Amino acid sequence: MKTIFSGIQPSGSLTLGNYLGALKHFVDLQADHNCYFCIVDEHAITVPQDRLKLRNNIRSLAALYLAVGIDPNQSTLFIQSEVPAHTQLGWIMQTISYIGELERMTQFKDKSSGKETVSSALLTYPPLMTADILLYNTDVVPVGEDQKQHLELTKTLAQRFNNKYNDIFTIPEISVPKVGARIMSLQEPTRKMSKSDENQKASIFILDEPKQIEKKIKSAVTDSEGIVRFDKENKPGISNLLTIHASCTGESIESLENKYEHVGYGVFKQETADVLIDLLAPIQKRHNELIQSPELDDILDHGADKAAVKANKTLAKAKKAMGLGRVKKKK
Ligand code: ATP
Ligand code: LTN
Repeated sequence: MKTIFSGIQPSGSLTLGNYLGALKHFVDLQADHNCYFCIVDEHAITVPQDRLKLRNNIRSLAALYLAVGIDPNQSTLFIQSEVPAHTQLGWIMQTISYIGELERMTQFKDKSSGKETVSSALLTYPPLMTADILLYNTDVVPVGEDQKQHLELTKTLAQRFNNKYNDIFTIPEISVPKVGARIMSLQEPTRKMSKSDENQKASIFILDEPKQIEKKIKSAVTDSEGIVRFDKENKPGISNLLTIHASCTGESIESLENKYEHVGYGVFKQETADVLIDLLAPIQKRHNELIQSPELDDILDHGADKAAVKANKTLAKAKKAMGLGRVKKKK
């Protein structure tokens, strides 16, 4: 059975992009894969976080993983900072990363641009992500399209370590969904929808109320042509809504184009909002039941214990391969 690893940052309330690009596929994969799903809180602190908000976001994200259908009996769900091997291997991965290649990462460039101060951890974020993945001998990493560059670097670093020291790491493959890999902002449909976008109208949050969803979809930026047609270049707004509608219902873009060809944007937007509300309502209900429950803590405790066993074994191999620590003398 192949091993899957993926992580989501508790850096805010989760968006529809996180769901359609990542979470939804985790659920499909868990039945026939050995899955590790992580709340990567140590990644979230690469930009400033308010401690109480971070706490809430961590718990809410754990509840959401379960609410969308991650089954703790099938998958290992845990918090990154509760398994110290991540930062330990992260440090090791930094020693084989070059500053130049880290500076070329678009996520680093985006998140550091215009900032007066930038933490060094924002630059060394990819070696930590590499460690997350390599600790579990991961075969496949399901993520949205924005993570392709990080995954390429992960493969490079794994290969580099194997060549330099010892062949201990599995080289992982990326898996990006065919539809929904890049959900765009509702207000600026040429930018990706992101949970840390300052404009609240730009993103649908998984926990948004029905009224908010309707309002946001209705005020989504489109064009003046008035024809529901997929054309990413010239009609990025409508194409994004078509992608959202298709990923939520499983219908093809072509069949949606036919269905809404003659009805104009108003009806199309209303039905897209209805589809979203129906999809999210049961997830929200389950999330709200789980968030205060001690059951959630049991699942996370168990997940961290299970993850640590595997992670510590890989970490020990990496340390040994590099000559860290010592070999004890026989008494
Ligand atoms: P932040 O805004 O804090 O950088 P984010 O919203 O980009 O966060 P992450 O936690 O970095 O979200 O990503 C979690 C997963 O969701 C990743 O697999 C990522 O590729 C995916 N993802 C994020 N945004 C989108 C999007 N707009 N469309 C599709 N997938 C997405
Ligand atoms: N970098 C990712 C989050 C992330 C991740 C990972 C994803 C951290 N570690 C390991 C997959 C595998 C992001 O910003 N979306």
